[in-house]
Amino acid sequence: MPDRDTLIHIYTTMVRIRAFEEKVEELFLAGKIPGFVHLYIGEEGVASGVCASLDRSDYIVSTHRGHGHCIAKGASPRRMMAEILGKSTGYCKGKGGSMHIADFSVGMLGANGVVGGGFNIAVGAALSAKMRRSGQVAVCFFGDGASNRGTFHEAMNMASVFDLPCVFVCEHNQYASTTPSTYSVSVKDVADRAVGYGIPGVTVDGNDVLAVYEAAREAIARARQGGGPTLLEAKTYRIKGHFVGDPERYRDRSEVERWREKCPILRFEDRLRADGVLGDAEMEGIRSAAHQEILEAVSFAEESAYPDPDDAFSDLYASCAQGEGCGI
Ligand SMILES: Cc1ncc(C[n+]2csc(CCOP(=O)(O)OP(=O)(O)O)c2C)c(N)n1
Ligand SMILES: [Mg+2]
Repeated sequence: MPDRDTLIHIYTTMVRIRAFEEKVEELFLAGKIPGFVHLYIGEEGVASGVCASLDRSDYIVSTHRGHGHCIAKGASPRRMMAEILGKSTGYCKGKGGSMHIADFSVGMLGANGVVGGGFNIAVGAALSAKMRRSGQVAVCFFGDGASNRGTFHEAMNMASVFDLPCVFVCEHNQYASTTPSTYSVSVKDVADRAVGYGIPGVTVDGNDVLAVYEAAREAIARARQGGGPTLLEAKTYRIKGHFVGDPERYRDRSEVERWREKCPILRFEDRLRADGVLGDAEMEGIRSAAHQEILEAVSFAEESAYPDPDDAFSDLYASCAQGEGCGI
């Protein structure tokens, strides 16, 4: 059981992610966001539970559904919101949008519009940490759909063969776009695939944030101590459509409602209340501080300028001489 400060930190992170995502949905529906956004609502327990055991210098690699990972790793909601709204104060100066947010200063190596595009980045980061004996760990978040890509299998093999400090976290939210995992994934539990690579595979209830926390803590500690990689699978569900605007013809509303009752935030609130960690007034205080923070992030973003068209072709290539500009 984590200490009180950690419990409150985890709860606050989940609530901040939810507040951020609800605001992004509202802004998208109001026509203020160009491109696509994929919301993390319902999956907050995974990023919050995993990142609670990471240090600032540890690495994470994210996905197209990456806002929750960013916030949990310590990125700034203001700069994220500015990026999503296409403003010059955003993480990529407004040129990347939702699927291209990165913050090397907190070890967040990037969201990725390419499904399965993060595996080899995470393995590279873990290899670098091992070669430098830095004690850092790399966590790779990915979906059930991404676990069918070749990059997943290559990465698992290489991480195992080189005993890399890498934790692969599968967010098994039951769908890859419109395709249910029962149709497209060869196993019921993605964690079973760890057997093929000789590494531990663990499945947890991803909507039970403490179960995620405990399993991740163990995997991260093993990686940090030189014990090699782990495949951790969190069973969860995306409450919203694949992207904002998804007509969701592939699933019944009753299924969504069943999962809504398993909301990871409501479940954690019950637990915190029952264990006497936080009362209703304290939880309300944390929720309203989160909403306030997100409102301020929106004001910051809305008041920021759009990028200058003359800068369209700047920052396209990193300067990588001896690692400079790579953040590694
Ligand atoms: C290589 C590649 N193939 C297809 C797509 C289109 N696409 C975007 S998200 C997605 C589904 C991904 O499912 P999953 O990995 O389970 O993540 P989830 O969206 O459920 O979080 C697909 C097929 C893509 N972006 N990249
Ligand atoms: Mg999925």
